[in-house]
Amino acid sequence: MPIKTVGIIGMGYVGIPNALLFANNKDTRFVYGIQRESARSSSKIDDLNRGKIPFTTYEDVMDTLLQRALDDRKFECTSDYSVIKKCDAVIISVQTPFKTKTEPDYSAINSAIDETARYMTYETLVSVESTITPGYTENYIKSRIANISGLLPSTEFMLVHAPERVTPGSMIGNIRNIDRVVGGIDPISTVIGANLYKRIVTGANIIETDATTAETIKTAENTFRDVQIAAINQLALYCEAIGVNVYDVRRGIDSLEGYGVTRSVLWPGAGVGGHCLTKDTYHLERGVRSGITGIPDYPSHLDSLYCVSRDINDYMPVHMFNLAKNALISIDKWIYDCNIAVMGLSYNHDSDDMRDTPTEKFCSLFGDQTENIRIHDPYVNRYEGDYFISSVFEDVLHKADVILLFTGHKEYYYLNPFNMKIATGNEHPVIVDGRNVIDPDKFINCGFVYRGIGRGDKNNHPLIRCEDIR
Ligand code: SAJ
Repeated sequence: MPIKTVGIIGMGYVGIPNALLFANNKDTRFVYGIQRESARSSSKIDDLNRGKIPFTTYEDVMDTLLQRALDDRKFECTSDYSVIKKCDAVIISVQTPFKTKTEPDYSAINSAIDETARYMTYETLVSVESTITPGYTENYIKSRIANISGLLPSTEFMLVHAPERVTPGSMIGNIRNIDRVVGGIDPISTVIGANLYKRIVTGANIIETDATTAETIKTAENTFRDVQIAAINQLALYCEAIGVNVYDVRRGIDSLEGYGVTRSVLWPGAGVGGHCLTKDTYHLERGVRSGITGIPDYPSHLDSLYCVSRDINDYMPVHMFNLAKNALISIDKWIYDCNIAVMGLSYNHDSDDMRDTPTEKFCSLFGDQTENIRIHDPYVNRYEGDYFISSVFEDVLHKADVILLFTGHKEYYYLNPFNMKIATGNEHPVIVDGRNVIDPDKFINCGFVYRGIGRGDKNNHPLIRCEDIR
């Protein structure tokens, strides 16, 4: 049956760009954006129906696509799940966070599955875009839908896993131009799902496979990135101990190019945040550790490389703390008595996305001592957390004993050491560079105590007294 009306559950970073692209596709008659009522997200419904994207988007095209969909009467956002009765396809794009390293919170996705099954009709295609444990579609979602809807899988409803690959800041471009994996519970589901996604994946390929392979691809692609980052973070810690510059070492390793030889060395930093890399490893692990699929033949005395990588990356905010603490001790200061200035709240450069940010992991090390911490971020406009935040340097640097660079915002590449020192009112402020954004010598020569991740070549520099500064 041709897919004319599409329902998309979850009006977030993934669901909204999806809905706008389908609504602006000529083969789609109508799109329902379905959003559950809640204190945090009900405003999205009114925003979207009034033509407002409910989050900061760096893509003007999003506003254009929404306005055109509304003008053409091809989109409506609602909290009424019964509109699913009118849908030929239902796409589920809700969050699947982890409560602990081993325990996911599938309440949102399970609720979306149940509501879909409750209202869906004969020959509906269901597509799950949320990141889930390998084996979940085949071993849970398929039977759950069959039991609630009374429809037979593969003959009376189709089911695919089509994992999202959306990066905040380039959502529409990502959906259109990154290859899309579509994995069905059977070949017919896969083909129908692939044909649906060809409407919006206009600049890339559809990779057709089965549901469990699709789940494994998604969780593994982010797990591998996390391992790559952990590898360079561990090397940075080693370089500090050895007394060399990790960026020199990285450049040397990267020179081993050509003849099919690659190392693809990433970048060390103050930690790994975001909603993808911080949890997808645990989805993959759960798939093989919880019995949902088979148990791997793996060295019983070894922890998973993937989980160890997660632990290394989660250690980096602690390392930032240790660098600051030891630098302060070198000038007879105790970190818990000091004023802390943190540069960067969002988890990624030039973005306002704060999900799972390493900065908050760092701040939590001070316990409930929040009054001595001030955060600067030029991109974050709405923050409901416990810490003082401002986009004005002087507000944050005033009387600061230590400054920590957590996010590589482009504004931080041009910091003036002299002005910063004046703003702190301190003779020898400490500065800890977590993203390699400043020139150590400029700050050292201005009387700063410098520390940098991976900068074993600079981290034990002599203190330049003010009288020595020409
Ligand atoms: N990070 C490093 N070193 C690096 C790269 C990143 O410390 O070399 C840190 C970042 O500072 C950030 C975190 O890791 O805190 C995640 O950064 P990210 O560049 O991986 O950005 P994400 O989390 O938005 O990842 C997304 C993922 N996309 C999807 O899941 C759809 C990921 O698969 C992409 O590879 C990544 O974007 C990308 O390459 O932009």
